[in-house]
Amino acid sequence: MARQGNMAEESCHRNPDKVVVVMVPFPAQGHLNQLLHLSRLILSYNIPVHYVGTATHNRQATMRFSGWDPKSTANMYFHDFNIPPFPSPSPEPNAMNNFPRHLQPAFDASLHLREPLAQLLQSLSSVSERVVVINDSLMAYVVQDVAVMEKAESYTFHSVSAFTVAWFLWETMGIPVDRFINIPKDLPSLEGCFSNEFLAFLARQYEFQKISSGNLYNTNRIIEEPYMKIMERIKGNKNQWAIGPFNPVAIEKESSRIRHYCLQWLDKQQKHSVIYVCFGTTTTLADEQIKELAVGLEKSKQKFIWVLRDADKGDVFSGKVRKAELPIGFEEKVQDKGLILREWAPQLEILNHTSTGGFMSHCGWNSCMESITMGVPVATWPMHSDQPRNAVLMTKLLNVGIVVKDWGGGNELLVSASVIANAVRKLMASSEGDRIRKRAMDMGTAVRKSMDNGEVSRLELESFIDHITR
Ligand SMILES: *[C@@H]1O[C@H](CO)[C@@H](O)[C@H](O)[C@H]1NC(C)=O
Ligand SMILES: CC(=O)N[C@H]1CO[C@H](CO)[C@@H](O)[C@@H]1O
Repeated sequence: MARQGNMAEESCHRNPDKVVVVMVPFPAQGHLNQLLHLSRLILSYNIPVHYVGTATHNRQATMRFSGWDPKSTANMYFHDFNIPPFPSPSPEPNAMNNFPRHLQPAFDASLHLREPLAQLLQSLSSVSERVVVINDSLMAYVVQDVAVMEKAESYTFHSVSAFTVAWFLWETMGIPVDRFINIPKDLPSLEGCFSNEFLAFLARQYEFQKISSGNLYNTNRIIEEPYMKIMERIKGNKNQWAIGPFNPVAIEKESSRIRHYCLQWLDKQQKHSVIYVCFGTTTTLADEQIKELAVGLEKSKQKFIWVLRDADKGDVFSGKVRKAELPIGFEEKVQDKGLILREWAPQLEILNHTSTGGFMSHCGWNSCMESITMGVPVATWPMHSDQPRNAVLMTKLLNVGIVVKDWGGGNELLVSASVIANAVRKLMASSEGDRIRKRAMDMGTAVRKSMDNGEVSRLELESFIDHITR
């Protein structure tokens, strides 16, 4: 940490810039990843970025990253803060609901980042004119000291869709939604989305939520204009920026990394013929469910890439991981049809490959944005948290997805092989699937274009940059 601290000072001596940005991500993959991507966008304006976290989470974020190399980028500084050790239990495949409760110790431990962060902000304040903190909405407690630092101001980053945030606020603030917009009648309830411990963790953040100077969303007006409008009305100010997608929309030069073998496999497949199946980093399926999924994919007779992994542990570098069992003989039987990956997969590149024609997803917001950007329609199977609502956005509102499983809220969790096979066929091999894919592709084109100079998302990013460098 001492070394990292010096780096911060050195950077400031080298860069007597007016403004530095400090990213405070929440320690779970989908959050770490988004703020790292946002760092790239901000660095492109020659503004130094300081990314803070525990050593293990910073390592996780950079190791799994693709698209650019944050470690060798000028002006990008990682701060590995020491916090007391925390337990890192394995996920429970047979838990009553799918919320990743085993991550709670890591979430709780992140509260210890408050002090080292406050020290960093002090030292940056002494050499910059303005310290801009971008804090994950779940890190309000950690960044509370911003309030007493004259040169610091903070912006809240929402790691979920504007639709989900707006909806959550409608519910908690009792604003009648339909005054603003038509929303589907049968919205899924929040029941079963979170664990009680996590709700308590959320509640601890509330009292520090008044300090923020504005809100940043990894979304895009092309897809979420109505919900951004609602956020502006609710918050009563203009400082609401939709500056996504954070993930790169194009890679400028080939990375030096070896191309993953699954991409070489995709090269040999037909256009739009492969469904990519992945439930993110916080889902652990029960053995029985894995079996149904395997049989369902086989029955669908479609090509697939299936990322079969357990949820991350709080510390992804600790200890053994369960190797989920597939039905005996399954891998041999489907070897011409599909690939099963048990390691980290290059998701953005898979989605960007022309052979990929669909994505069976838990609908984490990161995955939704990546899929939208790359023009790939989804088959939705939400597991917890904001995912059920993102699934509604994708299927009912944006019309770029079909349902595998609706949100039940309870624990009637088993989805049968035939339901899965039908959903896969509907998305990959039906005229309705083709229509949805066409819409997804058109939306992808528009969203990628929105990051070009003079286009809507780029302008909004510039407005944020102008604001913080004012
Ligand atoms: C996606 O593929 C296109 C065409 O191959 C390429 O130009 C672009 O850079 C890729 N984008 C990403 C994010 O990989
Ligand atoms: C100090 C600060 O700005 N904290 C913000 C972090 O995120 C929450 C979002 O829930 C904001 O409300 C806080 O104001």
